[in-house]
Amino acid sequence: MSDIFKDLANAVMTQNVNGTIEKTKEALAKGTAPLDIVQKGLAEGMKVVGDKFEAGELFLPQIMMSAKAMNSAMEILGPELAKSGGGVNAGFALSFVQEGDIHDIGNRLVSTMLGANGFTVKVLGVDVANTLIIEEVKKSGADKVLLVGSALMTTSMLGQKDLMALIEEEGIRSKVKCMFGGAPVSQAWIKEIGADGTAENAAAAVLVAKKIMS
Ligand code: HCB
Repeated sequence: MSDIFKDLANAVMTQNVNGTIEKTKEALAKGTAPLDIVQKGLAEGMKVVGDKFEAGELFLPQIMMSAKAMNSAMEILGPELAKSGGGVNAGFALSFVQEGDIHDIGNRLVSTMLGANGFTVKVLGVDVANTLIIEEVKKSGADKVLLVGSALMTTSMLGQKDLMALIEEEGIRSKVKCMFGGAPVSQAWIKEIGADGTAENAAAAVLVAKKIMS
């Protein structure tokens, strides 16, 4: 990992909110690609934080500060990531974090990247009920809607299965393409619930989204 990416990851890992902002600005000034800043730097730091939390070496207040550091950097990077948009119309997407789940860092990142790649993205936020998602699909009036759902917990991930069942029940399966993600979501899970795709990160999500919407 190059020094700037190490510094970015370290700033997130040490809950250094101001340091993360400074390092992000420094990386941009050096001409580092905004997506690399996220994926090779900040997100790597967040991964270590998650592992340490799991091992009992870090506690919730520390994770919250790391998340604050990452989100502060995302405030700066969002407009930069959005710049590559360039007039293409790739379709309409509804983005949300599953009911019971407030982990939104990854979902925000995926939403920004889709917006930067020609999708019109309506962000429904966190802790979103499946009934609201169905309402929004119907309200959109779009011929085809891309659902971009995130779940970071094994419990909230089950809501994705319920959502697929509800979509069938409502008779709107032919109208929606379903791309789900988040750390516990696997290809096997996508197959099991009959969704259309998943992606490990935001850049891959753009490719999957374009493929399933074409
Ligand atoms: Co949180 N938390 N947390 N947490 N948290 C996790 C998710 C655990 C895995 C940590 C652990 O135990 N190892 C765990 C869940 C365990 C499980 O169910 N298996 C957990 C837990 C248990 C909890 C609480 C219950 C803790 C408590 O209160 N006791 C609580 C839950 C609150 C709730 O949701 N109701 C909680 C709270 C928090 C915060 C608030 C402190 C904070 C969230 C802040 C926020 O998001 N605004 C937090 C965080 C930050 C994490 C970890 C450390 C990092 C998550 C993250 O932001 N990753 C996480 C550990 C981990 O994931 N390993 C831990 C970075 C982003 C960039 O990655 O995976 O979200 P991502 O997104 C990627 C990728 O998945 C993909 O692209 C993204 C960008 O590259 N992607 C998609 C995402 N969505 C997609 C959708 C698509 O369609 C396609 C691709």
